[in-house]
Amino acid sequence: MDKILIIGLGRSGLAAAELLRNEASVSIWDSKPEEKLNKDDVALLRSQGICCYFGDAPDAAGWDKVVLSPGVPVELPFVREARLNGAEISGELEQAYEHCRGRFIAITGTNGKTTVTTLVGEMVKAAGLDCRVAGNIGIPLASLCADAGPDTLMVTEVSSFQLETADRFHPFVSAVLNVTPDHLDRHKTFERYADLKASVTKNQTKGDYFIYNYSDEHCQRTAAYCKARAVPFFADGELAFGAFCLDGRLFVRDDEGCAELCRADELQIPGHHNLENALAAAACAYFAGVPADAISRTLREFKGVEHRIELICERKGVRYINDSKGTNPDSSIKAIEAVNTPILLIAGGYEKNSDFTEFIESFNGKVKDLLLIGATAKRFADTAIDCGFPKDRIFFCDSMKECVQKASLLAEKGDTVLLSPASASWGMYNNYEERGDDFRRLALALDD
Ligand code: UMA
Repeated sequence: MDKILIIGLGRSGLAAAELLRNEASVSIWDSKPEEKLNKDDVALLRSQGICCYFGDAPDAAGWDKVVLSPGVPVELPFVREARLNGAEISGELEQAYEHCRGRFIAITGTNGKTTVTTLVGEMVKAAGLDCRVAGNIGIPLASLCADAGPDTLMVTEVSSFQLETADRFHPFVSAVLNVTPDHLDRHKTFERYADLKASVTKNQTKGDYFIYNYSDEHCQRTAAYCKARAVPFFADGELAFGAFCLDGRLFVRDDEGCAELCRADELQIPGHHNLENALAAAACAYFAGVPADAISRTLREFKGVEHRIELICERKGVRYINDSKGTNPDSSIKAIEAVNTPILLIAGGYEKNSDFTEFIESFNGKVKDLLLIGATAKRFADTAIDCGFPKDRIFFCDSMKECVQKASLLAEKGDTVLLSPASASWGMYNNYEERGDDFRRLALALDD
């Protein structure tokens, strides 16, 4: 029996352990001390005979395979040492892929992944086809791959973290939505990050499809050399092939002809970026075999995803919008663009070494107050002041509670309190969902 070590006892690690435990001798290591991890998870793993290591690394010798959770970098010294000792290094996504009989639609890009993945899943379901929606979206692929049949469409959101260990992953439809700087703390350079995004198509061949953003130069470059049929999407004019918007109407065109899908003003998700998301999803679904009528219906009915420019409530004439998924500057720029009132912005969080200048410049006079939290707060404030943002409209807060309460006192009727941190949640929360839920709870608790 192979000896497998899984690193990370989070969602992915647990799912990978469940997937692999019957075919290998599985151990799991998490760098956190045991008391910081979920007791029930640990008890379950132990009851299944899985050996658990916490805190310090175990011996790097003697493993046949090491399976990384997405949050674990391949450069970790332990991982390097295990490789030198002969272990195969893999990831949860790759392991799940290899255990799955379904056909993969893989969606990556800096922003819009979750919206597009959700939309594609809805389109596939609307066509009555069997599908699973999984991956970086929050449901580990390993937890959904076992019972998929050869006709099951695995609609998978894929992150750069997961692509680092996806050597054999071969989707028949892949998509790169856009590429702007993110996760530079982990990948070090933008080039490395952009290469990882492009690698989603590396195993594709003739007969596969690569969906890409026609207005993004990084995507264009990948489209020029990929082996799959490159399918562009474009929100600002006609294309001879692909999905596009012309005169306020969305179309998809292949070698056979052109289908009109819906009007742009029928989409319920706001902003130009969501028009791009709608087109990207339409292209993924159409070239995966979903009929145009199922795509049209879904585009008209889809109301968006949680934590992405999500209207929570109105209190005393002030709207509270949760964009906790704004985990990088580019994503938060989209949120600022989509709000058409004066904004009280809650921002800041985990330090990923992102440059905030462009984000602050995108305020365009709309942001009247900045409420800052987390590790990036000070750097955020310094950049804002350098960009001419008034110092007396910047407030440092210790918690989300303080942010929401302070914003509610400063806001006037007609304003919007927007949580769009341009930073990851880590350090204060386990994930962006927890951060968004906290904001939602605090906003709903305000007096009307
Ligand atoms: N850990 C170690 N050693 C390390 C790093 C982490 O032991 O060097 C441990 C931590 O102590 C923790 C566990 O690993 O206990 C967490 O593993 P993880 O960070 O991989 O988190 P999971 O719960 O498995 O969630 C992961 C993705 N997390 C990350 O990529 C950071 C989730 O994406 C994904 O939804 C989930 O798998 C299911 O596939 C979240 C995310 O923030 C949403 N993704 C980034 C993004 O979208 O920007 C990439």
